[in-house]
Amino acid sequence: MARFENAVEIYKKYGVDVESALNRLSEIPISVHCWQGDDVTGFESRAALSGGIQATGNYPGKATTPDELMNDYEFALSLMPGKKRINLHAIYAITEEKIERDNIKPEYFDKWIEFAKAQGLGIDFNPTFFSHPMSSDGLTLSHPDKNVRDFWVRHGITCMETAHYIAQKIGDKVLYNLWIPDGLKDIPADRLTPRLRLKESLDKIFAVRYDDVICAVESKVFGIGVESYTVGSSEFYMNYAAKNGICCLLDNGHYHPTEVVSDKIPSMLAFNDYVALHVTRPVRWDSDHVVLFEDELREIAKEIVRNNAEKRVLIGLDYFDAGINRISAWVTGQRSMAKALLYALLMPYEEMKRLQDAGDFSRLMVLGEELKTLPFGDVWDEYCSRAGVPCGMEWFELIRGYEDRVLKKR
Ligand code: RNT
Ligand code: ZN
Repeated sequence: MARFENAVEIYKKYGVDVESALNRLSEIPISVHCWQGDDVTGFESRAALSGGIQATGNYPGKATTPDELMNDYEFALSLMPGKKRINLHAIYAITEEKIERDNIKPEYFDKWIEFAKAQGLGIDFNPTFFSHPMSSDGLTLSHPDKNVRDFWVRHGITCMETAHYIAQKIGDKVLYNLWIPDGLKDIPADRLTPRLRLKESLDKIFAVRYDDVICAVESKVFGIGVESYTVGSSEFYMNYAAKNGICCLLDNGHYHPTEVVSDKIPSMLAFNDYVALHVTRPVRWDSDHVVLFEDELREIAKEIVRNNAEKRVLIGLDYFDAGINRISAWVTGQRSMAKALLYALLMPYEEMKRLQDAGDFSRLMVLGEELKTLPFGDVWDEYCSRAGVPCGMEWFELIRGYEDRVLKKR
């Protein structure tokens, strides 16, 4: 407590009100992806993950049933401070019936709705266009074969209806995010026609929209096995979204290595009500490593809070590490995101913007450097304890206990 009070005084000298930062932070939702719990496997089949993405590692104790996944998820969520949402993929449908991707029934998600309601959480939803025989050649909505395209269009529509159903049941908007794996391994002979086919397929999927479903399209630069061409590129979706009044989802593993999502956020905010994020950690490629408290994450967080855009930037996590305790991966990523938001909230932006406009870049630089070593950790610990979650290494000890009691017995 004394350390926290001391930190409050120090931040005050810089014109930062710690209490209001803590209040603001507790209201910013972070959508926590279910797929960290089981390496993006889902409940449909035991088939390997495909579509240019890959989870590597074989740490014991992976969840293989809805009950196991929900138990792990609930435990992980209990160690994450602040407002959360749960993020689902269509392959996490819970049903005794054989799941037909082009006929996903909304009721398959009733158990998830119950799960979310019990914890007072909102839900986000993603159609799943990968890990399926109909996408085994890496193409879905842009496929040259109309039957394949139509199959995936039906999937997109049936998932849209599911998202609407969830929104009604939960009484809160749902983000529907569409990502497809479509691309080519080697140099294309035709880059345009697949994009025109994708455009036509998307028009069918987005023909009927609902007020309680926020629609997003997620672009990508390349994937494993589809290194030479991605149909749903950044330019493609940015134009598609702008023309059709839907939003873009920016995944920070999906750009050329020197491009940064932090700089894209304000550009998107200049033109759109919403921009959605998949926050991940790309290590040399779209590797989906666990999100850590790093420079670019802090820059992303700054763009959200200093533009007062926390209701317009929809933050979702997207990573999957199968090589370490999956719950510790889950919790570390969410806490890193929350930490970055807090770090960003503890900056005197009015003053900094004033220095920029006044051309006083010397003072701006010096101030920026001083801010880096303020007692941020004491404020973070206070945030966690007010949120009722353990801090320090304590939460990891709880995970170790869960590993011994539950995961090791699987
Ligand atoms: C893949 C995309 C996509 C997936 C998830 C599982 O490169 O990032 O968002 O990771 O939908
Ligand atoms: Zn993503």
